[in-house]
Amino acid sequence: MSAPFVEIPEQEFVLPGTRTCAGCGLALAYRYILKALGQDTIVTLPACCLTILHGIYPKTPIAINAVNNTFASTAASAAGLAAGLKVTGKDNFTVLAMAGDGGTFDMGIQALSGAAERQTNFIYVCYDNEAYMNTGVQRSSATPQGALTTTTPVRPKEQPKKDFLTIMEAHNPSYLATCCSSYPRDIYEKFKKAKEKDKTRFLHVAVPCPPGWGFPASQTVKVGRLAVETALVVLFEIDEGTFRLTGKSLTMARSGRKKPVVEYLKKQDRFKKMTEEQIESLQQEVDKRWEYYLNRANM
Ligand SMILES: Cc1ncc(C[n+]2csc(CCOP(=O)(O)OP(=O)(O)O)c2C)c(N)n1
Ligand code: SF4
Ligand SMILES: [Mg+2]
Repeated sequence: MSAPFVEIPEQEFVLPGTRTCAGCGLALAYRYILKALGQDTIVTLPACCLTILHGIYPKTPIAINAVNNTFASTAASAAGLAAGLKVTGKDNFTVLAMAGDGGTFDMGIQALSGAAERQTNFIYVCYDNEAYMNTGVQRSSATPQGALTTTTPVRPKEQPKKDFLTIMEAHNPSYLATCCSSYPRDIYEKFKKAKEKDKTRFLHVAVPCPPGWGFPASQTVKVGRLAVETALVVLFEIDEGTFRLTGKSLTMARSGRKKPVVEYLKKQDRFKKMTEEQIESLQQEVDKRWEYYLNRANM
């Protein structure tokens, strides 16, 4: 039986006139995240491309309340908002903490770990464009092995991407999910589900970035789809401890069809220095991880 069709509301909370680059995957994802969470949401965010999207005070294209915090304190700021809303009886509000990969994998991890361990009542989103983009594409611990950045300009990054999803799963969040900006319905449904829960919810959103990754702005959706179709990004959720593949990843698991990683890599300038051996080694890693997910999903 197919899943029931979910109507996505027409109301927009990301209004026209954002300052992101053309083809920004973050802007696309944020639009659907806010459609799912709705007006009664307070977002807290550190410096990152999301701040650029929010604009310069007092003008903003964002139609919800927002707090700007410092890099290491996104989850601490969200914990404070959650506590304040509780004592003032404003239980209808959702607290959204949202930071980039640099602000999460690197700088935000301590406050996030502490708050998640206390099962603080908020939704934390790491949108992942795989580098410090706002300051000019410096490598982060989320940058994949083999990628060129402005701090790995000659020899591509040597270390693999930090396995942040496993770190967050070890905190037993009430809900953990992965999304990609090329699949807005999957984003919408997962954030709707996250909104209905309490305690700490963690969502990782893969967002292609045309200038940082080196592809034309018209190709953002295509590049994001290739990330999923090659299983470099796997769409899943862990709902109160139960693992489930979702959307395109579930379809791939059922059909047994998965594209080679080179189809994704060759679309982006950042991977142009990868050797055939490095690509083969990445393919083996991805195959191994895909098998692991298939086993977890009993497929
Ligand atoms: C403590 C501190 N260090 C450095 C900066 C400069 N800075 C502002 S945005 C940014 C990049 C953030 O990267 P990420 O979190 O991945 O978000 P993205 O820009 O990629 O959206 C940096 C380094 C800062 N604002 N505060
Ligand atoms: S640098 Fe990348 S993530 Fe940042 S606004 Fe531009 S496209 Fe979006
Ligand atoms: Mg980033």
